[in-house]
Amino acid sequence: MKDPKVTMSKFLSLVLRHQPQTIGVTLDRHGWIEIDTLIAAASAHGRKLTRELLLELVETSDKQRFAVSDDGLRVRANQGHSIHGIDLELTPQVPPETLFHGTIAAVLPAIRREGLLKQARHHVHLSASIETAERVGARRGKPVILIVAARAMHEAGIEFYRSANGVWLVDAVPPEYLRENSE
Ligand code: HQG
Repeated sequence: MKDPKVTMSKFLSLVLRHQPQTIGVTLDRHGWIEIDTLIAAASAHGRKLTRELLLELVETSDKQRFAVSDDGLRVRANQGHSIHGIDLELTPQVPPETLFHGTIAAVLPAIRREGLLKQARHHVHLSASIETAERVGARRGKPVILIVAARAMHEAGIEFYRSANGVWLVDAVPPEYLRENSE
């Protein structure tokens, strides 16, 4: 049986990152929505979401996917959006020497050619640890790890951001900054 909390967390990811319109709501330009508005709209669409459950999901999300505003009134996703025009107001940060990206062998030819591209999301997502990158890649198949020369990119003027849940974000990674783990 599916865990109802996992189902609700996926529903929140859908609404807060990709398709708020599925329950007839909009996010503000920084990605926030009033918790009361979200709960009412979810319930009008047959989703039994309470404030208590929402706060529990924010608190226990394995990847800290969501954040509640300081005044406790609003919620948003920390990263992973595909909706255009959302500005999370992240400030550029100096990345570590290397970061990692987990993917699968099937897309390597394209990545070798054009580098890492953000696809549907707002950024390319990079991990600080190989273990996390392996988990990200394993969502699609046997993971392949790419090593990103993050500090060198930074020194070349490419800006890096870090989401509230510790994911490193960058616009793109040109192929010359990528190394395959097996090399
Ligand atoms: C690949 C999950 C062809 C890229 C995870 C990846 C992560 C290319 C896919 C977060 C390419 C994009 C992000 C190119 C990149 N040609 N394929 N030039 N450049 N790709 O899901 O990094 O559960 O948008 O390797 O745990 O897999 O949502 O990115 O396979 O943290 O919170 O295109 O999503 O977190 O896929 O995952 P995604 P991702 P959540």
